[in-house]
Order: sequence, then structure tokens, then C-alpha cells
Amino acid sequence: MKLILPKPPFLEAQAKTEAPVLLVGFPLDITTSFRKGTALAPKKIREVSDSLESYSPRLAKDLCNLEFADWGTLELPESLEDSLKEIAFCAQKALKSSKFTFFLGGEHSITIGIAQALKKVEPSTNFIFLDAHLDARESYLKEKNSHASVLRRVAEMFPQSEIMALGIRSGSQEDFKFVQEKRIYYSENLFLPEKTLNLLKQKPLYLSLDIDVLDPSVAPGTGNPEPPGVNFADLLEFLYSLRGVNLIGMDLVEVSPPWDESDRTAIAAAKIIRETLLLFG
Ligand SMILES: [Mn+2]
Repeated sequence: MKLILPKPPFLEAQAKTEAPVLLVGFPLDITTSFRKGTALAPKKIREVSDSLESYSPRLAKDLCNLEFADWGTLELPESLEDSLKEIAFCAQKALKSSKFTFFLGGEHSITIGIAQALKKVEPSTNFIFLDAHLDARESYLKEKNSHASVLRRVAEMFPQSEIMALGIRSGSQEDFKFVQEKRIYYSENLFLPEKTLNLLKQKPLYLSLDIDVLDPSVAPGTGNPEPPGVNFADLLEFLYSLRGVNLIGMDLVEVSPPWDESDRTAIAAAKIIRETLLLFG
């Protein structure tokens, strides 16, 4: 496992390898179908994080006071299969040594490697996907571990009743047939009933956030923008509503800097990371 040191690291991250809160970049960009660029996201999001304050007025907390380390970016081999092995290995190490790890993509397929690690570390984990797309195809362009098959692969590893997909407004007929048959909860808005939220508090939770859940006017810098979408304030409110759950890990995927005029998608991503670290770290 080779990690490339972050230059610069994420806002206020400490230069050490052990901390209860970790950030690590997985620059995977292999199955991205429509337009590439996600490999550049970890570096770009770190760079623009400097434009933010470390203090969150909403949470009345400061990143300066959080024991948090940026591990840098994982060096990945050329093949998807080998890359997912590296990601699973690194994710397992991070999850075991921290209370909360933030994984920074890269394309959405990184979640498959992270889920393989979670299966070993915390097999009773629940999953919430925030995504415009269902990503439930058996395979896409002959690739089983495609970004378009992420939810399906996770549903093969974890009980379907423990997976929820929110923000969903796109998918093939096959995608929708799969989640309906498997009775996987999905909805177009980001709302979860109080009862579900209380149930979620009883088990470890993992959150996978595809930036394309946001409206493309808010986050245009992504591979497959899908209008309409969630606005930024509503996404933050949803994250705040999860306060009190045992979030052990989260990823943010599919930011694509070459398509991101004025870096606004990367800045939105950096703010989501700051708020999440302060909320769950
Ligand atoms: Mn998506």
C-alpha cells in the first residue's frame, strides 16, 4: 500500500498517521463512462478547502480542535480488479484504526472496495446512498464492478433491508426492477421517517454520497449530471438530521474537476467534508 502525501492536506488536517478521524483519497477513474476526470478530485478538493473557514457557525465547532489526519492519496494500479483490492486493503486499515473515516473519490466504484472492507470490519453496517442514479445494473459495458453497478454489488454483500437509496431520479428499467424485487428502500427526496432514523441509530452506518445527487446547477462538475436535483442547503440539512447515528465511514465520489467551471463543485464537496467531519468526528 503506497500513499502519496497530500500537498496541501485538507483544511487543518494534522500531519500524523494515527487519529480517531481520517481522510484518504482513492483516485479511481477506470469505469467512468461518459466523461473522465474523477482521478483529479482528491487533489483539487484539498486545494480549494483552503478557501473555507475551519469554523462551522451552524455546528459551533472548529476543525482546529478535531484530532484528524489526512493520509493522502492511495496509489492505484492500472487494472480495476487490482485497484479494488488495494482500496479494500487500505479501507480496512483505516476503518480499524479510526472512529470515522472519510473516503474521497474517484469514481463511485471505490464504494465496492470499501464495502468489501466493511464486510470484514463491521458486517452489521447499514448503508445510505445519496445519488441521482440507482446504480443497480448487473453489469455495465461488460464490467461487473462498474460505477453503474455499485448498489447491486453492495446488495450482494449486505442484507437488502439495510440499504437505502435517496435522491434517486434516474436508472434503467433493470435498475428499478431490481430494487423493487429486492424491496430496497428508495426515494427521490432526501427524507427519512423518524422511525427509520431511530432504527439507524442502533447499528453502524455507512454513507455513500455521489455528488450528482445535487442539482447540476449547484454541482456541474461531475461525469453524469442529471437534472433536476437536490439543492445544497437541503443536502446539508439531511446530513445534520443524521446527528446521533454511529456513522463509521462516508465517501464522496464523482467530482470531476475538468468539468467544474470555477471549482464550485469542488468547493461544495469541501464544505460537505468539513461539516461531516465536525458532525461525526
Ligand atoms: Mn450517480
